[in-house]
Amino acid sequence: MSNFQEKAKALREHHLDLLTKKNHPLQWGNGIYEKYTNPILTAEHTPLEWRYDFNEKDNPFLMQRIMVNATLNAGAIKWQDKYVLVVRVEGADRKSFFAVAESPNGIDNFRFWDYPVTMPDDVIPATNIYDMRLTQHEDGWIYGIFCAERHDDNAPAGDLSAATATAAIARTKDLKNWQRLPDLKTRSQQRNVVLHPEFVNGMYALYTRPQDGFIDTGSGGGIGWALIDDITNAEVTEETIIEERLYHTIKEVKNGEGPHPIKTPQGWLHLAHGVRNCAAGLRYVLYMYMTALDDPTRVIARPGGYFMAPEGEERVGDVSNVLFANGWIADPDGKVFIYYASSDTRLHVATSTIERLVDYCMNTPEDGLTTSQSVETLKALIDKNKETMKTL
Ligand code: BGC
Ligand code: BMA
Repeated sequence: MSNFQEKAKALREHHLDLLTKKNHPLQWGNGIYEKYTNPILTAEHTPLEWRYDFNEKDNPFLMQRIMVNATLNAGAIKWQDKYVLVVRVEGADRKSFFAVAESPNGIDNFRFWDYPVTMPDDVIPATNIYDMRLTQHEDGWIYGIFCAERHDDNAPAGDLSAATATAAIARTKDLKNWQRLPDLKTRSQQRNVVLHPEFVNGMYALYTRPQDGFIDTGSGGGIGWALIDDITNAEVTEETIIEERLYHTIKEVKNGEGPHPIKTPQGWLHLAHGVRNCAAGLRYVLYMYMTALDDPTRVIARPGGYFMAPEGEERVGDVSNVLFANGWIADPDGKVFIYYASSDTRLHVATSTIERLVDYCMNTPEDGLTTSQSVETLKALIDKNKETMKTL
């Protein structure tokens, strides 16, 4: 075996070790969910064939010809008994694209399919696309709604950061061949648009997130709701805010729907992200809320504070201090797999159950919005525990 062949073999063995590494739940969490010892997907998990040219003549130094920067913000779906993610993969060139990865158990052994997704770009070509929300809709299609970013040509000359965010819509039956539909028409910019899985009054329903600018939500913001009669020519005519952002909370600056909500006997379970600003920049955390089964726009549970925040190495990455989730899977037995990315760099899983998440939503005290109220809430629990102790 030549030196090149030996190096290639060692590389493949190392890669296989990484892909087949067992994941274990971490002990001593908060009882609400379990986080795991290893991230499930990192740039290093992407296929070697995407990064190396294995032809010795063309690549005698066995160098990476294309570098991958990060794997993050994945949409998720249970598909043919596999836990399938549509991952946002970002190259060293800062362009992101979608790639499908699947696992037999949802917590480790994720493998990317051979090729990334070729997303038709026949509408208005985008510079970058990211953060797909997957919805298996009752109309029979699997929809992917994602953000399409384009340079804002109305910006003053020389402003190369001004951009526009638009909700792009595509659908598929097999996660391989995607049909692109026209982008969502709306008065404002939109990121974090999510399709509700069921028809509501015979119409498609979208969670939206209107914003005045590309970064600033401005006077707008909050998680909105809009009914659409024709998904092949989707237009928001009326939008109501169902989940507001609020002063001095974890969602002061922005919030947005994560994946589409999970239906439970007690109501729709929602996972969202909340953002506040601080000297270190924007801090993104995950939070939950529930809405009524008979009226998905009516919030029935608002557990206070964050549900999940970056911890340990999760805090550090390309965009530090960020957790973001746009995918989760609920199994028929009630187990829930939450796929979240840390600091725009790597993907993780956390597991829980529908029962525990509903309990969390219904029984976590609401944010009282003032420091005095937080102390009263705390004292009430201490009092209750004192009473409980007496009965033991
Ligand atoms: C990035 C996104 C980010 C957005 C707003 C985009 O250019 O790709 O990750 O959410 O800007 O900051
Ligand atoms: C947002 C999202 C994500 C990203 C986050 C933090 O606006 O849409 O793509 O994870 O910013 O950079």
